[in-house]
Amino acid sequence: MRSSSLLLLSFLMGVRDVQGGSDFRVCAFNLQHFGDSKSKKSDVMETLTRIITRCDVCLLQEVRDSKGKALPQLLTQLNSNDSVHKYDAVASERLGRSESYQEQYVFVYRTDTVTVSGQYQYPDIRPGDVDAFSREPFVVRFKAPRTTIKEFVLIPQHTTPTNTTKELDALYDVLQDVRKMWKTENVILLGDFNADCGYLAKKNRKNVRLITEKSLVWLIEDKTDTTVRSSTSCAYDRIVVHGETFARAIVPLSAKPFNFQSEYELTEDQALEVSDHYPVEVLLKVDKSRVFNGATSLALTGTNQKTSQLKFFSWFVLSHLVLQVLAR
Ligand SMILES: *[C@@H]1O[C@H](CO)[C@@H](O)[C@H](O)[C@H]1NC(C)=O
Ligand SMILES: CC(=O)N[C@H]1CO[C@H](CO)[C@@H](O)[C@@H]1O
Repeated sequence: MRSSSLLLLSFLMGVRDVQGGSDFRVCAFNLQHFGDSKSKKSDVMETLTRIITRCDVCLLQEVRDSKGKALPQLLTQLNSNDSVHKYDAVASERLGRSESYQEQYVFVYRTDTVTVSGQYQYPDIRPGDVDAFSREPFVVRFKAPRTTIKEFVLIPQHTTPTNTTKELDALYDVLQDVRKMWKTENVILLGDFNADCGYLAKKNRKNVRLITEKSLVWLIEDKTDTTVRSSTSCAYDRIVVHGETFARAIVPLSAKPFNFQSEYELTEDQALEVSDHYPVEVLLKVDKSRVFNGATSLALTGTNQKTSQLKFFSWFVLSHLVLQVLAR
């Protein structure tokens, strides 16, 4: 109990320690049909610029840029509007079951804090489960020297609403694939999972390994609203972290939707011009937040390594919940 309280304390200290510091922010944003038409609206592009330049890495979804002009225009605008950072992007092919409806996954990242160290288009040919996804994950590995985790993998997914349960479960197979291929445990799965309201029934959740497996922590809670419309409240967009090491490298309580409507004082209609989703985001610890790490290792000394890791993981989940309550 003593070391557990110490651990909880270390979380609280961790929270205080990083506030106001130079954060490392990972974001995921469903742009709701981003292409030619949105790129011609200067107020929309301006809001997008403000949102994306907050992030070190930003996953964009529903990029439907059939003419191939909107994305380069967005990048140019990001670069001309942020005097501190430079931005680049890595994009998937156009993905989708029908020729007439395709989307790209795009990762926009700051070139001064992040480099791409690997990319992998999941082939979706798993025996017995061929073509599980409508938009197969485009998996990217990033090096980020400022973060305590140093290198990590992002697995994006924009599920098909009617196939949410199936696709979320299949994401677990993608995770296993990536772990083997790159010999890493440090993975975040993120995006518009449609993981709420009518699309993910409570009774089906026990069949989704992405939910039931203990090695995964869902950082955006079920009660969260990631939708812009005031008439809806659904936690569609999610961030799920895999593994104890990566869970420790996350700033506690930092995962949340970014309500750009209230932040930038937009009307609901103005916000809906940009997207019907809020972006979701999480902060990774940067190297200077040593207080947290020090206290953690102190709490773990003297116990058997394996059990203490297990304990730590339960305590990570528990203190995450406690902190959620405290933060209300
Ligand atoms: C749902 O998944 C099944 C099997 O993977 C697929 O045949 C079907 O087309 C999917 N539905 C949609 C709307 O993509
Ligand atoms: C396109 C865009 O976001 N332009 C903005 C760039 O930043 C200046 C202020 O620094 C704004 O006034 C522009 O609207």
